[in-house]
Amino acid sequence: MNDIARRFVLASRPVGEPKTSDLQLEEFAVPSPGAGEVLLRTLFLSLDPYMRGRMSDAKSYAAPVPVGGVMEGGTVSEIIASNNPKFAVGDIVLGRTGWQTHSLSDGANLRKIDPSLAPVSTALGVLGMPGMTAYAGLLEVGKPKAGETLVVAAASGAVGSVVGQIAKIKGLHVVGIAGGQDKCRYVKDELGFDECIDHRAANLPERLEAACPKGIDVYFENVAGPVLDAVLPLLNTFARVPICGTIAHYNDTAPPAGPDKLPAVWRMILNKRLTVRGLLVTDFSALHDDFLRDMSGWLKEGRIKYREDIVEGFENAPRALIGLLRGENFGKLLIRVAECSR
Ligand code: NAP
Ligand code: FER
Repeated sequence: MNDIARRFVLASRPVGEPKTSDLQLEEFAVPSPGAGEVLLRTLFLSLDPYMRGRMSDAKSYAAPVPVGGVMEGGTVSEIIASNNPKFAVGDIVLGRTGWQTHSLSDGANLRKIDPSLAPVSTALGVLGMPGMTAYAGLLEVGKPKAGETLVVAAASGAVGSVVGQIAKIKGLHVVGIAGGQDKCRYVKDELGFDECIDHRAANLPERLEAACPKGIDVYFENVAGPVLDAVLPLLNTFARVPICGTIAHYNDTAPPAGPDKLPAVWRMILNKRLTVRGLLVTDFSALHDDFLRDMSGWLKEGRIKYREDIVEGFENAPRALIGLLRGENFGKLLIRVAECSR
């Protein structure tokens, strides 16, 4: 066993787009598990948009990573030493052990994964936090009904791809928005959305209107920015708007230029009797068993497809996170930190 471990700590809080120098690679000795502890070797590190928020000390729903602290992150790991009777060497576990190649745990926040059910990486994607966000946000907040129209952006991504496919299962007319023709082709041809619109091409409002001839009943908000501007005039009376994320703004350093749109949007919420509700995946833990049952079934039946964008090498995590915020990922973004030893 190599006894040198590596971790990324937050070196400085980014201003605007993060720089690779905002994250510093450190080496440390692989630790030894104490009484009741296990030693974990990270196989996959999940990279997610919320990480940009944790790098900032702006007020939010979660505390920031302290400068000098190990970056937060969800992981799939292999147990390589165990002093805990609940875990054996070779077990594969889901945890939140952060951006490091090795870590210790008392086991309290680990969940065993059965590698015979699905590739273990899916515990960070379609069967994990992003899939759960899509499932709960769509069904509990979006309240989709057959025949209605749903719009979701970042449609080829971890959350958006699942939102649109569940909406298709529920009988909706589903319009995706994605960056570039390759992603749009995948969303329509592979995922089975009715339409997909490239938000990087010209005339987004006109093309979105043409794709939504009966208006929009559910807008699952992942991005905000110009996509939101195109969606708002198309919302129907009693439309639902689950607000899941606003990634177009995560690197902003100042409010957008131009007139304050808030009074008109506020009035539109009244006029159209919209339901606009923010959601955090953690609000819905009571649905987790339902999610795993439904999603595993849909995967097995081929009704839900997923795509992973796996970047090789722990040292490439900062560059990959910067790319995620630019739309350079194509599917659920993961870092392969190590191969499973078995
Ligand atoms: P993802 O979609 O796999 O990747 C992010 C995608 O966002 C990029 O590939 C890009 O896709 C799109 N994007 C980036 N900048 C954009 C811009 N300026 N305008 C439009 N699209 C842009 O990521 P994910 O993990 O599924 O996350 C999607 C959203 O869900 C994020 O807003 C995230 O914060 C949110 N989220 C929220 C919760 C919660 O509990 N509230 C949980 C998980 C995720 P294109 O190339 O297609 O534009
Ligand atoms: C969580 C709540 C929300 C979490 C992630 C999110 C990893 C994501 C939020 C976002 O993308 O804005 O507990 O855990």
